[in-house]
Amino acid sequence: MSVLRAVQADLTTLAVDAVVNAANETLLGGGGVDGAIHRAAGSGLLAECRGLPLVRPGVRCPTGEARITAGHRLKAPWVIHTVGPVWHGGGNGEAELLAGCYRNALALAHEKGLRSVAFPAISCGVYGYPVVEATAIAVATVHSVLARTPAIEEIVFACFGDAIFSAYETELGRQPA
Ligand code: AR6
Repeated sequence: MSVLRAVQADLTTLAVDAVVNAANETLLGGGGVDGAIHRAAGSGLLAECRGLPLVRPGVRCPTGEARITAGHRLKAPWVIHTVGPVWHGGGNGEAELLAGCYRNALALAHEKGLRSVAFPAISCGVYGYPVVEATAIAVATVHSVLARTPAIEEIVFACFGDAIFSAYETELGRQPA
């Protein structure tokens, strides 16, 4: 049975099989958790990201999709990069795109045979997704994928800040264990 838990932690310090990056479509780094991952992983990560194919000019990973690279100098051997939606009020498919991030990231983890994955609160920083809504999507989507993917044993939601941590605690308490 898979375990889901929320922790207050810097994602880049976690010893899991993969950390998920809340990236942008270029996959060439940015601020927030993306910047922290690139700083901790070192320049080899940027070089590997640059080598991923462009699907259209400037876009290596369309919103809602995911790509996987090595973790380079991180403790985690893998980084799964996904691109959350920018919040535009909720009427632009944001919920489905955000659910796609969790589904596609876990599909890559499954393909690689990974057992533990840590997620940040995708889209809840610069991209402005309301935390309570985003947390509900994250937890429900992960639960539904794991019900079909029991080989993934542990999911960690790495939270920056009390508001996000308590939103996850509430949501995890609401879901069946
Ligand atoms: N560990 C865990 N969570 C973190 C960390 C960390 N080290 N650093 C930040 N957070 P954001 P987004 C939290 O803005 O909204 C980048 O520039 C943060 O407090 O990183 O998906 C990309 O290149 C927030 O709760 O991601 C994109 O352009 C959550 O991680 C854009 O930002 C996500 O915040 C993506 O925006």
